[in-house]
Amino acid sequence: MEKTWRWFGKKDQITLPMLRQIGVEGIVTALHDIPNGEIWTLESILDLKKHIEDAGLKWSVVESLPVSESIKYGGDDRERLIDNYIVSLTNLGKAGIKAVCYNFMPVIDWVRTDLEHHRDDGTASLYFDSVRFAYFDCRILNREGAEKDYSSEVLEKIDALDKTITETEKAQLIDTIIVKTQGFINGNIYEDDKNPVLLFKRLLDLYKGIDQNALRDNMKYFLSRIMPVCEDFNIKMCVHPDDPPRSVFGLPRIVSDAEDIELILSAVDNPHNGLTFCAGSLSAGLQNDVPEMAEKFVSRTHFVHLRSTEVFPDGSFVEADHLKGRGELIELVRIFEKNNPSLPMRIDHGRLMPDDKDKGYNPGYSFLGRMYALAQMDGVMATVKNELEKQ
Ligand code: DNO
Repeated sequence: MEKTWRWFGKKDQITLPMLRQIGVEGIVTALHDIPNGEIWTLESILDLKKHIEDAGLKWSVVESLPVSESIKYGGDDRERLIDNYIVSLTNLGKAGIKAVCYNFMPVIDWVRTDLEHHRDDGTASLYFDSVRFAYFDCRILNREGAEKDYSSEVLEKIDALDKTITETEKAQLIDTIIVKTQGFINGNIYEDDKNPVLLFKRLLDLYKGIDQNALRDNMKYFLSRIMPVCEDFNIKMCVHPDDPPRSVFGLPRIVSDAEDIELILSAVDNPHNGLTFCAGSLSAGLQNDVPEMAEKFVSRTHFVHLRSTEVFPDGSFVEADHLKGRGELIELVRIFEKNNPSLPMRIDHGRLMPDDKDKGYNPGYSFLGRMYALAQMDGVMATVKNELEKQ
C-alpha cells in the first residue's frame, strides 16, 4: 500500500521534510483555508501541489472536499453548490489529483467526548463515552425529544452525572463535541464562534423532516451529478463512513454498515463512486465485522484509514493500539495488499505521547503517536508483502 499522511497544509507544524524522513510517500491534504462551498481554483491547487512536490512528495488524496449542508438536506441553493463542487473537481482533475475523500454526515463529522483519555503508560487516546454524550444531548443541548433515543439505564446515569458534573466539565464537553473536533476539518463551527451551542441547534433544525431515505436520495442525486466529471478526469470519490457508525442527535446517518455501503455503491454503480475504508469508524459499531467488510468492498475501496477501537457494552469506545482491537488491521493489510497493493493508506489518529502535548496539534493528529503507529503498520505491510512474494 502507498504510505500517506494527513498533513494540514503550509501552516502545519509537522513539516514535509519531517514526513519524508519517516518514510511517508504521499500526502493527504485539502485547501483548508477555502470556506466550505467555495471553489478551489486551479491556481491554488497547483500552488499547494508544487509545494508538496518540491519536498519530494506527491499529493495523493484530497481529504476532504467538503459537501455543504445544503447539498445534504436538499436546500434551495444546492444546485449552485453542486456546480461549485464540480468546478473544484474539474480543477483537481486538471492538476492530476485523482482521489477525493468526503463524507455525507449531516451537521457533525466525527464525535468524541474526551480528547485526552489517559492510559496507564502515560499516553492518551481519544474516547467516546456514551453517558457523557447523552448528557450533552439531553442536558446541555436540551434537544427536544432527545430522551427517547436513550435507554432508561443511560437516563439514570445522566441524572447521577448531573449531580457531580462541574461547569468546567460541561464547557469542556461542548468544546470537545462540537468545536475542537470540527473546526479544523472545515466543519460548521469554529474555535472563535461565540455561541456554538446555539449555532449547533440551528444546524440541527435544518434536518427536520429529513430521514435516512431523503438523505440517501440527496446523496444519490449529488453522486449522479458529479460522476461525469469524475469519469472525464478519472477521479475516485471515496466516502468516509459515519463515526461512530450510528445515528447521533436524531440525525439520519447512511454510511454506517455493510448494508448502507451496499446501497450507496449500487445506487450509483460506477467505479468512481467508492469508499474510504476507515477501519476505526467501522470498528466502533458492534454490528460491523471489519475484515469481512474489507473483503466485500475491496474493489470499490480507493483509500484506507488504518485505526482501531475497543468497544464497551454500552457503546462507549476508546481508540485502541493500532495492532489491537476490533479494527483487525493486520488482517486488513493482508486483504488490501493482496487485492490492491497500490491503495493509499494513512494512519488515522495516533496516541498523544507526552512529547506531543502542548504542540497545538489537531486532536488525534499528533506527530509521535502517528509516527509510532506508522512504524508498526509499516512492519506489518513489509511482512505481508514478503509472505505474498513467497507464495
Ligand atoms: C477525523 C476524520 C474525518 C474525515 C472526514 C472525511 O479525524 O477522519 O474528519 O476526514 O469525515 O470527510
